[in-house]
Amino acid sequence: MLTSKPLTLVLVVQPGRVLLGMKKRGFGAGKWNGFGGKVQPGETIEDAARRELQEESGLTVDALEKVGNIKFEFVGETELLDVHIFRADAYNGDPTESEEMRPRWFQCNQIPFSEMWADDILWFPLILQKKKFVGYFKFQGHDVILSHRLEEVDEL
Ligand code: 8DG
Repeated sequence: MLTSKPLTLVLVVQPGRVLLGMKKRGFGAGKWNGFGGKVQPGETIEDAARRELQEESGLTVDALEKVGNIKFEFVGETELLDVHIFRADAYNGDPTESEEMRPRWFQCNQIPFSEMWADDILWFPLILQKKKFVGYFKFQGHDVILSHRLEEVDEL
């Protein structure tokens, strides 16, 4: 049977650019990504998203918009990753390097997809167009997508 682990992911978007962080250690190390991580016991998913953003980038946000939910299956593993994706259009503070992430702004037409998770190129454009989506990706290892579904939705 498959169990599922809730995770968060926050994309901070400004006109024409998006903040990503180079993951320095752990799961997804060496890839550019938004900021996020595991939901702790007793925490709401949105609280976890705010905490991880602050811990990893130094930023706080007033409003977070739910924009996506993707479930990831890794062949041979019994735990699905249930990633809740948020967008923030305003933030407080300055992006600051943490033990986990090295932040950097990217122009929206220069997002480094070749150094990101393989699925990201399929849904990142939806976020930038302010669309909402749900998806399911089945991975073999960390680089190969065996199958996937991705659909736009009106609400999450
Ligand atoms: P730790 O400090 O407790 O060790 O880890 P954490 O920071 O709490 O959690 P993590 O294991 O680093 O969380 C994984 C992050 O990666 C989380 O933000 C969700 C995100 N993520 C996936 N898969 C994918 C993916 O395919 N694409 C993108 N863009 N992000 C993903 O887990």
